[in-house]
Amino acid sequence: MKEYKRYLVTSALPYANGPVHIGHLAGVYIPSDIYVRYLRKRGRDVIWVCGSDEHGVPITIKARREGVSPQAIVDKYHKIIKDSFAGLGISFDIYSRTTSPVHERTASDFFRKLYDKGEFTEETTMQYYDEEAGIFLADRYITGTCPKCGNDGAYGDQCEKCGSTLNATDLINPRSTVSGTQPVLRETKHWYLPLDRHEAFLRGWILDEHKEWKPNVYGQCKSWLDGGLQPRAVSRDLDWGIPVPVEGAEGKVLYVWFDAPIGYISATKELTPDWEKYWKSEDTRLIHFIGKDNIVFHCIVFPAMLKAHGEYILPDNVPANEFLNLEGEKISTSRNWAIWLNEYLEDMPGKQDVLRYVLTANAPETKDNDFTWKEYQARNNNELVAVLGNFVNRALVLTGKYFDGIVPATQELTDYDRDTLAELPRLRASLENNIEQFHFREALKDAMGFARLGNKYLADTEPWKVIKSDPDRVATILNIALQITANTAIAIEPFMPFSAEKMWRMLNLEPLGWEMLGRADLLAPAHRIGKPELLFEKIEDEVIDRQLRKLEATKAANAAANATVDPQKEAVSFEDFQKMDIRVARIIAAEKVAKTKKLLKLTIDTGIDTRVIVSGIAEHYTPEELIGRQVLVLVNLAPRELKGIESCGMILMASDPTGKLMLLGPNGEVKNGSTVG
Ligand code: B3M
Ligand code: ZN
Repeated sequence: MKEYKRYLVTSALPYANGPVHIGHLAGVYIPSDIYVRYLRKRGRDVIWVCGSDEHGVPITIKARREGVSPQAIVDKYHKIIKDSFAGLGISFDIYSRTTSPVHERTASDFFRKLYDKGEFTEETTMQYYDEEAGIFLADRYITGTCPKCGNDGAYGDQCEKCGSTLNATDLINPRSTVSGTQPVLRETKHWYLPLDRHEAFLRGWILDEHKEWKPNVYGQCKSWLDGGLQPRAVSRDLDWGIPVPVEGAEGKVLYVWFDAPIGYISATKELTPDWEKYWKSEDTRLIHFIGKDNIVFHCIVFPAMLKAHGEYILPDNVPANEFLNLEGEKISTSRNWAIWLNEYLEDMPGKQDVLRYVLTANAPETKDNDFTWKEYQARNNNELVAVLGNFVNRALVLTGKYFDGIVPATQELTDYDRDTLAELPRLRASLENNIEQFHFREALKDAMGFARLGNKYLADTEPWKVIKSDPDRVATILNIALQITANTAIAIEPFMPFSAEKMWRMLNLEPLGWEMLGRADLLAPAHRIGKPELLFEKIEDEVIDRQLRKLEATKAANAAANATVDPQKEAVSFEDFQKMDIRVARIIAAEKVAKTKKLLKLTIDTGIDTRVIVSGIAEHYTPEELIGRQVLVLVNLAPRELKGIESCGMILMASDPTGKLMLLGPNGEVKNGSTVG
C-alpha cells in the first residue's frame, strides 16, 4: 500500500433538523472517532473535519412545520448536535456549519469554477409546482407512490423503503407536502453535472483501483456504474441555500448535495491556513466516513465534482456502514423512534463509554444490526464490569493491599508468565491490523483482549492465596498484572477515552503513547500508583425499564397519531335499536377480581335493582375512582359468567385507538334508571 504523509478524515455532515441518534453514532461518528484517536495516538499527521449540513429541504420543511425561519432551526440543532458530540467525546478538530461565510464563498467559487470550465449543462425541464403555495416542489416537498416498490410515502428524491434514488417526476400520484394539493408541471431552468462524461474515469478509478473498498460500498458503486450514469441537477428552485452564482439564476440555489460535501473543504479552511496541504497533495490520504445512504454522493458525485474542478485529491477509502435498528424497528426521526444522543447524555450521566462500547461491539459494519436496551445492559454488566472493570480493580486493589500501592519488582518469571507477556505484542498487532482495515468490532475485541488476558492471569495465579506462603511470587504476579493494566489503558483509549483517562489517573501515569503498547516495562518498580476507583457500575433492571417505558410511550403516541377510526358497521333497524335497554346507573361498590389483571367486580344501582357486573377496566381505573360514579349500562344483555361471577349487563365505554378505555355518563346528575336512547 502507498505510504501517505498525512490523513484527512471527514464524517458525514448531519442535517441540522434534529439531534443525532444512535444510528448516526454507530454508523459514522464512533468509528471515525476511534480511527482518528488511534492515528493521533500513533503520532500521525491527521485532521478530522465535520459540521452541520444546514441547507436543503429537510430544514425548510421543519421550519415551515414549526412556523419559524430555517435559520432558527439550524441555530437550534447545530448547538444541540455540537454539544452532544462533545459530551460523548467525539473529538473532531473542527465542527463547522454550512451556513458559515467561508463555506458560502467556497461552495459558490467551486460552482463558478465548474461553470466557467464548461463542466455543467443547462436544461429547461418541466417540474412540479405547488400553485397554492407558489413554489416549485423539490425533493422532500413532494411525495407519492414509488414506481419501483409501491411505497406510497416515497419522496421526490428518494424512496426510503426500497432505497431507490428518484426524480420527482417518477412518482405515481404525486402530492405536495406543503399544501397537500396535486402539483402541476411548470417549466424551469437548471444546471446539471453530466455524470455520464465522468463514467469511464469513475469505472477505472473505483472498479479497478479500489477493489479494497468494503464489499457493500464497492457493490453499490458497481451497480450504479453498470446502470449507466445520468446528468444530475445541481441547482434547485428554493429560497434557502447558497445562491447560484451566475446571471439569470434568480430564485435558484445550489442543490444541498452539491454544497454539503464542499463543506469538508470549507471546514478545513476554517481549521488551518495549511488547508491546501491536506486537499491538494497526493501525499494526503482522504477518508470519508458515512452511512450507506450516502454512498453514491461520496463515491460518484463528489469525486466527479472534485475531478472536474481539477485541483483536489479524491478519497482513498469510503468505509460506509449499514444501518442500526432499535428494538427490532428501523430508526426514524419522523416517528421519534430513536435514542437521541442529547437525551442519553442526560438520562445516563457518566456512561459515555458504555454507549461507545456497545455501539462499537454491535456496529452495523457488514449488515444492518439491532440495538436493544437488554443487550446494552448485558454488555455493560458482563463485559465492562465483569471483565475490564474487575481486572483493573483487582490489580490495583491488591497492589494497594500487599505492597502499599508501590509497584513491586518481578522476581523469577515462570513459563506461564512469559507466555502471558508474549500475548501482548500479538494482541497489539491484531488490534492495529483491524483498525487499519476499518474492522472496529474486531479491533474492540482485541483491545478487550488485554483485559481478558489480565483477568485470566489473576484467576490462574491466585495471588490472594499465594500471599501467605510466597510473597515474592505475588510481587511478580502483581507487577505483571499492572503491566497488563497499563497496556489495557493504551489499547482501549481510542474506544473508551473517558475510562482510559480514569485508568491513567489510577496508575498515576501520564498517558503512554501507542509505541509502548505490547511492552512489559510500562511501570517501573517503586512507582507509586494512585487511588483505585470503579471504572464501571452494574446497570440495574429499573434503569433499563425506564428506557423501555420511554420507547413504549413513543409507540403509543405514534399509534394514536396514526390510528384510524373503525368504518361504520352494517345498518340496523330502529326496532333492533329499541331492543337495547340502556340506563343510567350508579356504581356503589368496586373490587378487583382475584387472579386477573383486567377485571373489576362492580356493584351497580340500576334504579331497577342492585346487581353485579364484571367489567374489564382494572387497568384504566382504580376501584376508588369508580365508586359513586354514574355510568351507562346495557341492562338487558343476557347474563354470563366471568371467573365464576355472574355478570348481568354491560357498562358502556369509549375506547380510543390505542386501547385506552373511558367511562361514559350523563352530563350532570340524573335519576338512576333513567333510559338512554
Ligand atoms: N446531511 C445526509 C445525511 O445526514 C447529509 C450528509 C451530508 S455529507 C456531505 O444522511
Ligand atoms: Zn421504493
